[in-house]
Amino acid sequence: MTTLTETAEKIKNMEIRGAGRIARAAANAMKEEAMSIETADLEEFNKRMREAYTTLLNTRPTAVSLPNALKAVMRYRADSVEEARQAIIANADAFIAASENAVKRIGEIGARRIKDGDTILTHCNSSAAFHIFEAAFKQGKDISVVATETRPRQQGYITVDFLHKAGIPATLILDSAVRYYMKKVDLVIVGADAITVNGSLINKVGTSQVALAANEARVSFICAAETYKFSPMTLFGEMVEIEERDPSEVLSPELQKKWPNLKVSNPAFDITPHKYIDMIITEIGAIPPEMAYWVIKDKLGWELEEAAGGI
Ligand code: RI2
Repeated sequence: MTTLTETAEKIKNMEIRGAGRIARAAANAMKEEAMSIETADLEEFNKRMREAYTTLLNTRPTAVSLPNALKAVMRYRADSVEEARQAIIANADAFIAASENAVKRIGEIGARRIKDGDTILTHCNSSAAFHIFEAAFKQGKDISVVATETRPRQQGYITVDFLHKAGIPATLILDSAVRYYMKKVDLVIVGADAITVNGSLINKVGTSQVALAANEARVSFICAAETYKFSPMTLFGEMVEIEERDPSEVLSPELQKKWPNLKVSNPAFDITPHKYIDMIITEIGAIPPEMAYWVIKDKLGWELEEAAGGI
């Protein structure tokens, strides 16, 4: 198996998961693919790279970080295979470095929003959100984190494992205990798979219920999102596709057989309207969701030119 097919498989089965990690793994797989193609024919090289792009793009549909990373890697003009190869390697390395820096910067900026003694609720497992907890904790703030289990894939276990290793006090709760628990919480911080042009958040299913409960309890709801999670295509009216995953993640095949007429639905993400979001922490600053358009226009301007050109 090549790195490309292996990475694509791992993204599909969620061995590699989390919007930022998926993007970095895809960029790295593109780089390795470019390094391994043996041809002197530029057209053939470009064709093979476009195939690699499509294979990775089709792994999971929701996290916008994936197409944004792939497009960043594929932005090159070259007169020879060697030039193209070097450009792809440089683009992939630059994307991965920028992504890692972005997550670090989000940690620093986000930590300022956390006060000594705060209890923070999070949903699923977000590396960007975790960097905020870690930075605040390292500043000596006495914090604790409430992590939801996150059915059906239990990413909450990954979160509590991160927290345990960092020495940050944590409490694991059922997804259905969010509203009950909200009165003990000072703020909510979650990650993002995509931010639309109107500032709405696409994140792990259940996030919008967490936001509703936070809104009702007057608890701040903060999202941690690198700028490459903002979706330029939503400016052109495109919707972010919500991934529907296999029913067997929710109900065992045996029980599905027992109730053959039962439909099991397993959407992996949901949409939190911008009015429930107090702030989005990005690597370029803490912004209101209403500024999403400006992030897309200023940070991802190249995307807009390509989209307007109809790629
Ligand atoms: P970071 C995850 O999706 C979660 O929805 C999480 O909030 C989001 O990616 C962002 O994660 P999944 O891959 O990039 O578990 O902040 O379906 O790590």
